Amino acid sequence: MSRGPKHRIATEASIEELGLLAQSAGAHVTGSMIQERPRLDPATFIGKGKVAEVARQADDDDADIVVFDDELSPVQQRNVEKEVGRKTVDRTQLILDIFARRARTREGRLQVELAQLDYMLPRLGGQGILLSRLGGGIGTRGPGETKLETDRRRIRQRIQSVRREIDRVRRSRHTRREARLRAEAPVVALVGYTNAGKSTLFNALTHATAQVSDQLFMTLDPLVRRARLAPGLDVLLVDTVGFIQKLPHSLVAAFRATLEEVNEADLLLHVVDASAEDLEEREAAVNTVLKEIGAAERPTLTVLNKSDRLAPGRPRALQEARTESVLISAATGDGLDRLKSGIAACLDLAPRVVRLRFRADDSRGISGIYGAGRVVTHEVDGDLVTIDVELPERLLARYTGHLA
Ligand SMILES: Nc1nc2c(ncn2[C@@H]2O[C@H](COP(=O)(O)OP(=O)(O)OP(=O)(O)O)[C@@H](O)[C@H]2O)c(=O)[nH]1
Ligand SMILES: [Mg+2]
Repeated sequence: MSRGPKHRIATEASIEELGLLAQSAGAHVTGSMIQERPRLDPATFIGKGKVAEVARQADDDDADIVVFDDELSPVQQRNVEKEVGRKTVDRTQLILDIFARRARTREGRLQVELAQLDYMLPRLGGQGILLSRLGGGIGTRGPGETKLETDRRRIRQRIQSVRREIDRVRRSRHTRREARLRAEAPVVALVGYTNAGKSTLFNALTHATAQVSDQLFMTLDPLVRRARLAPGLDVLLVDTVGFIQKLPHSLVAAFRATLEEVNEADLLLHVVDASAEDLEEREAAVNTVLKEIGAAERPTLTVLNKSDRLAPGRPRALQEARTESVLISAATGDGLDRLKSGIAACLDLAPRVVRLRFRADDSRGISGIYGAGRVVTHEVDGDLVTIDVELPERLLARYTGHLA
């Protein structure tokens, strides 16, 4: 749905994205339509005439499902479904459906369930549609109308118990190992629009094999790996769920816990697909979600990715317009060295050579220093060991007692 020509381009981009979402949910797209009208129709959203047109095209294309880019009210959804004679879902349901398919960890599944329950609760009176959890594909029907009140109560109870369960799972997730790792290295979180290339960059920097795909929302559960930016410069890199325009509010709320990883990060790498036509809108959408989860003030380095897909001349123009950003191609590896030093600079990791002294029998202290920095010289003199070491700035405080 579009209101006026200036919205038309944004609407077209949004519809194209909706098509990708539908594909990611396992559907095949047969056609699309845009409705332009000054105000939306309370009964059917797009107006009666347009609904008839949609019904005709759906017949011609032999389509099973009609997908709306905007969120329909329960009443609108019911009316359209009746007129068109097909399952009718909106963007939110599609996204919930993809998330339900992708969630792998217990925490992820619980979060998706919470979002689904939230979405379903006000829609129970209508032909409430619960997605994958109740089996089938997109738009599997939810509980019938007869047990309405009981159903509402049971859903509220379930919401409570899912919330408690998420809390419990979360507490146990913070294992001791993770806490120790965190103490040793700063945390860098990859954030960005879905499909921007976060997992590709994660793999390139950590030599890991996180799943990469041109499907939307490939990554759901956060992944953490150690990445060595330079000798002695280790960070913990976190790959996270992507964001999207019109991200359902219930999903943001449900994933708040996971996204706390983002809140606790020392640095955010905002990965942007520089080849996207609407990159500014996407950046803005990401910033909106970051604000919602309280991470807007985190130190952030913008990474312009997919430089290999840019037209000649565009890389230079981009870099000149955005001197603070780093232009890379996670796919070809181009610019990764600049990115690594950019990260180091942001984290104030610039190493400094210092001279430290240890007692010769302090093997823990000595091996610790080999892990923390790059040892330049190591001299033993009686029961004293003198070590010159290139040490990240932020670790200096830990060794003040050993400064020679
Ligand atoms: N040409 C090109 N393609 C890239 C680059 N980086 C990533 N891609 C492709 O972009 C698509 C998305 O990459 P992912 O790394 O899965 O993106 P993501 O941000 O993790 O996506 P979600 O997890 O779905 O949010 C894949 O098809 C990648 O192969 C790049 O630098 N150049
Ligand atoms: Mg990913």
